[in-house]
Amino acid sequence: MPIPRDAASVVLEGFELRVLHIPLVSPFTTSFGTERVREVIIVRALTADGDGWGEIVTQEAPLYSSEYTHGAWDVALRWLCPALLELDALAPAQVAETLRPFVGHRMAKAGLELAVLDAALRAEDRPLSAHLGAVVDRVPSGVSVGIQESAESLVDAVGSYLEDGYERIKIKIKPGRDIADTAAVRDAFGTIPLQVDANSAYTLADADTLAELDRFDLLLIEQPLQEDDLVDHAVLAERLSTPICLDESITSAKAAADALALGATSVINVKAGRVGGYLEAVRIHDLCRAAGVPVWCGGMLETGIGRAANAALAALPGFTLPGDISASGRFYARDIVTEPAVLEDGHVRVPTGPGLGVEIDPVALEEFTVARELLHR
Ligand code: OSB
Ligand code: MG
Repeated sequence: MPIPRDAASVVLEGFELRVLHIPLVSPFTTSFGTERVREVIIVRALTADGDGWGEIVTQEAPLYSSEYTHGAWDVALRWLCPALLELDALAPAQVAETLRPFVGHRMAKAGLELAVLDAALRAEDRPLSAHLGAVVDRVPSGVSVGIQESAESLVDAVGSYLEDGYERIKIKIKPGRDIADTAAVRDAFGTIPLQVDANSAYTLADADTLAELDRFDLLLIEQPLQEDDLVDHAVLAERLSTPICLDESITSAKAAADALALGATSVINVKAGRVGGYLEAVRIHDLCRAAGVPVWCGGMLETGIGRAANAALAALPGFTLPGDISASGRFYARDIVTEPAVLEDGHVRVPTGPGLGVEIDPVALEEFTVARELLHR
């Protein structure tokens, strides 16, 4: 049965971009840094048939990848939005095509595409989940746990997420905070579904240390080496029994195909922002599913906008591992949607309303806004 993935065109009238600063409930530490406030860009596409919402998932500093909020802000206002606003009518699938001449800036492109997609689907009264090809109405929820002050505090943090009902735990690791932290969590909680994420913190010279992780029977190790290290990942994969799952390296469907062909990865973390949009994310899902490669939905501390879209994506049949799609409350005391995602029996519901299926809370949106620009045709 072919899945319809086309949506009708919209007549774009403008874009409103906002930078938001949303406090996190607790600091989030990875191998590349600590975040206390989520700085993110929210996009509103203004169309003749109504608004659509998107989220540009860059962070304040270019540490996870080369993109960062003020770079995305600049490229979106200076180049990407004007290119889209030049067209008289625009189908969501044309967004990536129109923006292709501009090299990189995938998170910025993804946020704009999502806003157009949301506007088009709301106008057609169709949910994003159905549009992408979702087959379930709720998805298992995993949680990404940052590096804590000590192994003891990590065990406490993991314990409270398990009490909440999370179905899979991911802990962040870095050199010096890897084997002992992982051992502490395994010792405390036994055979829970557990994986680790290094965010590119190692080199091939650390292969012996990384091989020590094999004894913990992890679901996978996420992005041990640098974004560009596809060949080194393939070499490392030969050394480890733990499956390697690439995150940062997978910047497109082509990159995914190349990494699989090289044997650099055996599982893929799909993040729409990192690959330039939800439509490219679906293409990665499709190629992995055809190749029998498991995928799961990664996260970028999304607000209720991106979180709704991630739940829709993760409802596709190839998403056979729990994603980093936690309840909104894992990161935020207050979200910018009226019904933030909650955990129900270890799952998050896939919204069923038109488009993203969530409504913006205008008061919260305004409260967190620190910059705003409006571009009109
Ligand atoms: O590597 O998966 C990552 C957050 C920011 C940048 C990179 C990553 C992460 C996470 C959090 O692990 C995932 C989430 O949104 O829950
Ligand atoms: Mg990761």
